[in-house]
Amino acid sequence: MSQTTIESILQEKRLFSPPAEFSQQAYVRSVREYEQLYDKAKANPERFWAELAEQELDWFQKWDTVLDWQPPFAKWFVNGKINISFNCLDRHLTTWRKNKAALIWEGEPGDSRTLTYAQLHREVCQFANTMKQLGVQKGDRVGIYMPMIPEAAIAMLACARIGAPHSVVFGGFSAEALKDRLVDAQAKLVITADGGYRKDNIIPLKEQVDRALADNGVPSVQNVLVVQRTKQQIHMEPGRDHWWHDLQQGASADCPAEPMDSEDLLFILYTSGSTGTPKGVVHTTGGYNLYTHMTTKWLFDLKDTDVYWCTADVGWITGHSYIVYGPLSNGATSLMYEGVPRPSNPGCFWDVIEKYGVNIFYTAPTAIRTFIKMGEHLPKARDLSSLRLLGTVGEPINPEAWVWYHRIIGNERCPIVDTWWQTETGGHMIAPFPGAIPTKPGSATRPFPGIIADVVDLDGNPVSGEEGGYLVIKHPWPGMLRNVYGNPERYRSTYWEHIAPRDGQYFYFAGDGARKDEDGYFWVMGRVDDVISVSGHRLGTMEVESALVSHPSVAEAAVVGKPDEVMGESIFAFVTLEGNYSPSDTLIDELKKHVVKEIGAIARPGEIRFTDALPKTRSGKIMRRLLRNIAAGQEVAGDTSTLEDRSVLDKLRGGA
Ligand code: 7RM
Repeated sequence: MSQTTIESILQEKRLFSPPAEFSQQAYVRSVREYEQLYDKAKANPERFWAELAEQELDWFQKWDTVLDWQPPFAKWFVNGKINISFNCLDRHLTTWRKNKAALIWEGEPGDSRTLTYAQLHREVCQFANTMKQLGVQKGDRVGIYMPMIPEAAIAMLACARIGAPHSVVFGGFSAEALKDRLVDAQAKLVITADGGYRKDNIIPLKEQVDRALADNGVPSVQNVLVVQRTKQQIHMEPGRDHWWHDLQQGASADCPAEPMDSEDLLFILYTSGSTGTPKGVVHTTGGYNLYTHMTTKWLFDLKDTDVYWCTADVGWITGHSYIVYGPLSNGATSLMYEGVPRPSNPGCFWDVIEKYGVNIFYTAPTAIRTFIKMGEHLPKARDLSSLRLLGTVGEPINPEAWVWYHRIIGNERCPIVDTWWQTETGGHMIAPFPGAIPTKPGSATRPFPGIIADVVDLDGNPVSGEEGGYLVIKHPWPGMLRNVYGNPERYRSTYWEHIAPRDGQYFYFAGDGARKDEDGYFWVMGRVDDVISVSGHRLGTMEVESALVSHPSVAEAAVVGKPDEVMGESIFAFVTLEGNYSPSDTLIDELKKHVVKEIGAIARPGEIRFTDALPKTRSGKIMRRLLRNIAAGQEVAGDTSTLEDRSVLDKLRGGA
């Protein structure tokens, strides 16, 4: 975040109380009611979660222990048997919801489709049988690389139904990135589409899958299932590739949900960290089901009559938890939209809200900032009066964007639910109960019941005051990640050792800096590690550096985030070249393309600057802090005494 954003957040003092009409009908109606819930959960977290698990979910067999905590490894609802696909589908069929819309889908070229709970159930069962016919068994991992079409949700639910963990890879990732993830997960099957519509282009998904699998690149993959979406010409490898519609047609719709152990792997989702390779974040079944169910219900105050829309892509955790599992477990109507706002259709979000009468809308600050730029005449030309709650996620929201969202989109009538959470946390951790907690623009406010959050120093001591500290969680929660796939050591060192455990107290380290104000409100300030956020998408600086260095011309690369008004941060790369290459605009273009090929379009550097040398400490560590200053066009701040060669700095600045 830029300095000015941080300053404007620090100075933000406004308080917005929940509208009385909203509070009156909400699940939790006042600060007092929230505090009662919070205190109850804190006094006996296991009883709190067990009561909810019993009330809110269907179990094939009850657990015998609520929490088995052998730090840093947690098991929730031990020996319980459950299936999240059953909770999202089957159990609604015996109620009036059977013919309620489960998924409303709006396609990018203007096509649309609605699936009732009964119809979605049928499709999921058929597809589950299709996968079984291809030899997919309980425990086998399945890669999903899809556009935002109903089949993506169907595939996820079908995997969950037969106990085959899914690993969804965002369709914007390149063949290389896809390959790495499929290899790590040892996927047996890949589900994809011929192509996907994205910002007036078609992305060649199947072609990327072919590239990822070429030369036996992912030996574990036996079959590829292809949805026909764009109808472009693609290669179908005989014996390996099958059309979704061919197999779906003949498949039986009878497929009982497999009773899964609470702690059976539900999915792996890769996310970036400080080091080079993405981590496979592991989520299991029972606790994740409960946690996404409760946070969806209470924080979005979700009612049976609501049309609920989360604009995320299913390739991210927000799509998993808040398009598919949380809403459907609650029997909600979840809207899925294939498009993204773009200059050729700048009002598309407002059209969708008007068309379907959306009541709850959940999006990201980067999208809100884009809309601000596009102008308020666009939302003002649409009827947005159906909206009753607005959510935000992905990065700190600057108060200006918050106030615009509140005023222009919410007409000052809708509570704003700023949700702080992560891929690793499974669901919302800090966010206002919309009928209870007065909001402050830029603050995610107070933790969910059962979440013991704090801001501490490196010794684990709570810190107060404006300088803040590290955001930590001090007690396990049902939605937490259970492991890093295939790498328990990395799980331990990444999340549980930054702040050393003491006297049996473990600290989950979120990687975010934060401060807590006098009202106990949390203000998340952004990452404290080498993770940058481009339009709310997490990228490791090391990942981008490795991609650059894999190009023959690059000797060394250092990547930092540069503050950007719309994207939050953009990628700024400093590059030193191998002796026989010289700087040129052509080379800059080539390097940008190379990064896109290695990782995907989200990682395309905004700027590349060639330099003779990078600023390093005497022990050879690149001083990114200085590069961040230079990228931002600021004075180089703070201590530079550890710099090995001070002239490097002058040269770099000279180029600024
Ligand atoms: C859900 C998601 C996680 C990182 C997290 C933060 C940042 C997310 C907020 C936020 C301030 C928020 N998962 N972040 N939400 N910062 N306020 N409401 O985004 O794994 O992709 O990213 O995103 O830095 O650590 S994620």
